[in-house]
Amino acid sequence: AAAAAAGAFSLREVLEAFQRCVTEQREVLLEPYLSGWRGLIRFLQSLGTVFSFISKDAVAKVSLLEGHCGGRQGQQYVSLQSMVRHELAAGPAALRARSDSGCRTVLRLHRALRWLQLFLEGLRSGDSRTSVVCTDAYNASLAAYHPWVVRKAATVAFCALPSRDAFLEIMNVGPREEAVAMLGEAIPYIGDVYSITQELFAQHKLLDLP
Ligand code: 1PW
Repeated sequence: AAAAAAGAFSLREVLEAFQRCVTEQREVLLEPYLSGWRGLIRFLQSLGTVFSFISKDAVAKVSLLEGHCGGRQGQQYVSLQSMVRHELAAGPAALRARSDSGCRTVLRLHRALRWLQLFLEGLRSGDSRTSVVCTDAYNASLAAYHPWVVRKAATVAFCALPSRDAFLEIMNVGPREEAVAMLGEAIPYIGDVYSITQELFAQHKLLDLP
C-alpha cells in the first residue's frame, strides 16, 4: 500500500480501468480501455528488456488510438461502438484498405487482451509454472495471428518470466492471498470487455481486418 501511495505501479489500477470500460448500455469506452493498456504496458516494461519488443508494438498501437481520440474526429472515438460506426460509414472496403484505422488497431489489442485474460486465469489458479501458463495462453490466442519469427521470439521471452510468487509480488497488490483474490474479482471484467468487443466485431464482420 505504501508503494502504491508513492506512485508505484499496481496491477489493481489496470484491472480497475477495464472495469470502468463497460457502460450500462454495454458499450466499451475507449479512454479507460487505453488507460488499462497504458498500465499493462508499464507492467510489461517492469518485467525487463526481453519484454520490451512485446511492449513496443502495444505502445505504438495505443498511441495511434490516442491520436484518433484527440483528433478532429475525437467525439467519434468515445466508445468502440461509435468508432466502428464512424469508420464503417465510408464502407467496409475503405476500412479494410486502411492500415491506421482504429478498428484494425483495436482488433490487435483485443486479441492480446484474450492472452492477458487466459494468462491471469492461469496465474490465479497456480496449477503450472508461469512460463507454461503464459505459453499456453499465447498458443490459445495470439499465436494464431503471428508469423513464425514472432512466435519464436515470444516463446523465448516467456522463459524469462518470474515465478508465480515473484509475479504476485510485482503486481504490487499486497499480500499474495490478496493478489490472488483481486485477480478473481478482476478477471471477469476483462472477460466482459473481451466478449462485448468480440461480439461487436463479429457482428460487423471485422474480425479479420488486415
Ligand atoms: C504477461 C502477460 C502479457 C499480456 C500483454 C500482451 C501484449 C501483446 C503484445 C504482443 C506483441 C508481439 C509482437 C508484435 C506483433 C505484431 O505484429 C502484432 N501485434 C499484436 C498485438 O499482436 C500484429 O500487429 P500488426 O503487425 O498487424 O500491426
